[in-house]
Amino acid sequence: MKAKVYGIPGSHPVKAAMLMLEHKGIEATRTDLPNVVCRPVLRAMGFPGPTVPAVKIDGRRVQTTRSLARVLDELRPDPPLFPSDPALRTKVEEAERWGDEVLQGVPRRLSFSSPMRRNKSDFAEFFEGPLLGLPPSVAVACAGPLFAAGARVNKATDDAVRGDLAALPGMLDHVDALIGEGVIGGVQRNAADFQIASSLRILMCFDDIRPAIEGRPAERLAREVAPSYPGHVRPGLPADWLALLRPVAA
Ligand SMILES: N[C@@H](CCC(=O)N[C@@H](CS)C(=O)NCC(=O)O)C(=O)O
Repeated sequence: MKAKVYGIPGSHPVKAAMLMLEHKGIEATRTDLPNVVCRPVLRAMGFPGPTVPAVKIDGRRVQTTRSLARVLDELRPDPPLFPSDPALRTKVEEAERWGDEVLQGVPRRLSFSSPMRRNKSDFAEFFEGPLLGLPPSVAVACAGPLFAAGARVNKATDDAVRGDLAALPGMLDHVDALIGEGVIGGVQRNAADFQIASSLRILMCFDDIRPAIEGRPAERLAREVAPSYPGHVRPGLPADWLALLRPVAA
């Protein structure tokens, strides 16, 4: 069985999809499209939704990381992405849902935030190869309107990103607690491991954010589940935004 994965450069849900396919031992090829432009292209290719990962596998078109995890378990049950114990499965599914609905948006909004758009050239490092035939540095240099459109469609306003920064320490505490409870970070990797670790791992590519994760169980999880992540974004957040990441000690 082989899979064709459509993505956008640097996308952490696409990273999660690639890691889940690797976990299943399914060979996958990846083709990246520009953000926003991917939407009509995916529609034209017969995918029902606008987002990546968009995966062609076994004659099916699958979108969203959560659907993909379930389709993969159906197509190739071993090794599983969900535990067979029903109580543990419920906890893994809840962690996976939180990872998708809450944590996943944080690096996405940060990437399109106004301070990070000033570091636009750094994003060339996230490319896995040419994009529509253009070398990464050229593609990024032309991508100003796509970054602006990405900010709009992802609602990456300054207020939203400041809210994310203020919430991030609590989210990292939640990840550490899930690891402590054995819901994620176990020997047998599950769908929530891939969902959560891919978001943490891209956050660690941002010089401004990495110190908040370093030294935590969350860092170990991210490095173990997603050992490599191309790309590195230099500091760019204003000091008063960064202060939100460091709650004042009681
Ligand atoms: N939560 C979904 C959606 C993922 C998602 O929103 N992906 C972003 C890239 S990180 C996307 O497709 N954006 C479309 C665009 O930028 O136009 C999943 O886990 O698959």
